[in-house]
Amino acid sequence: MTVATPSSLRERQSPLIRRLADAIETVWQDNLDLTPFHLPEDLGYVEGKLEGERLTIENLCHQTPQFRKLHLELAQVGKSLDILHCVMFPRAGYALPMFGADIVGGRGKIGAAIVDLSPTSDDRTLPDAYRQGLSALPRPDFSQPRDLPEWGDIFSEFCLFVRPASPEEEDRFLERVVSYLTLHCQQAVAMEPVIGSGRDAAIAGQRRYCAQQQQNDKTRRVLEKAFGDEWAERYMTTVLFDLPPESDAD
Ligand code: BLA
Repeated sequence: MTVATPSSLRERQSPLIRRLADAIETVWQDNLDLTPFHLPEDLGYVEGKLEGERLTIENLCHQTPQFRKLHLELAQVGKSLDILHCVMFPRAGYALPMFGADIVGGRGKIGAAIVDLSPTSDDRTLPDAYRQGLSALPRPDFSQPRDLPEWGDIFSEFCLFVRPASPEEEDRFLERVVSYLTLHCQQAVAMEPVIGSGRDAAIAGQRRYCAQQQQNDKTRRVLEKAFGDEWAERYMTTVLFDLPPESDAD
C-alpha cells in the first residue's frame, strides 16, 4: 500500500470531517483490538482528476476479532468536495448490524451527513440491546432532515440523515455518531459468535446492505468522472462495499 501521511488530507478537510475522523479512530482504539488490514496495493492512496480538479482518496483500514474490515476513508476533490466515508464489516460469525457513516461537504458547508446502525437479521430489525441503547439517546434535533433515496430501505428507524445547519447541529451530529459507534463496539466485543441459521442470515443481510449501497449513483458518478467506469466499479465492489463470502469462509 502506498503509505500517505495519514493526517495529510485530514488537515485540509472541513472541520466536522476532521473531528469525526479523529473521533471514530479514538472510539475504535479505545474499544477494539485492532490489527492492520491491507487493501489491494494500488487502492490505499489514490489520486485522479475530476473536471480539472484533483481527487485524492486516503484509506485507513483495520481488522479485529469481530470485524473483517473497519474502513475509514477521506476524499477530497479540489476545494469543492470533502468526503468522509466509514463502514464496519462484521465477520461471518458475528450477527451484528452494519455501522455506516457518510459526510459530504465542500466550500465550508456540509450538505449531507448520515449515520446508521443498519440491521442484517432476517426480520430486518435491530437486536433489542441496540434498540434500547439507541432509544435512550436524546431525540435528534435537526432543522434540515433529508429524504433517503430508494435504495435506502436497508437503513434502520434510527438512521439520521441531515444537512447540519449550524455549528451546534454539527456538534450534535458528531456526538450522535460517537454514541452509535460506542454502543456498537461495546455490543460487538460482548458478543459470542453464532453458527447455523443466525450466521447465514447475518451474511445474507450484509450482502444485501452492500448490494444496495453499490446502487448509490451519486458516489459512483464522482468516482467514474475522476477514474473511469471500470475503475469506479472495481472500487465500489472491492473497497467501498465488498460482499462477504457466501458460505463458511471468514
Ligand atoms: C450521498 N455521496 C452522496 C453524495 C455524494 C457522495 C457526492 C451526494 C451528496 C448530496 O446529496 O448532498 C459521494 N460518498 C461519496 C463518495 C464516497 C462516499 C465519492 O462515501 C467515497 C469515495 N454512503 C456511504 C455510506 C452511507 C452513504 C456508508 O458511503 C450510509 C451509511 C449514504 N450518501 C449516502 C446517502 C446519500 C449519499 C444516503 C444521499 C443519496 C441520494 O440522495 O441519492
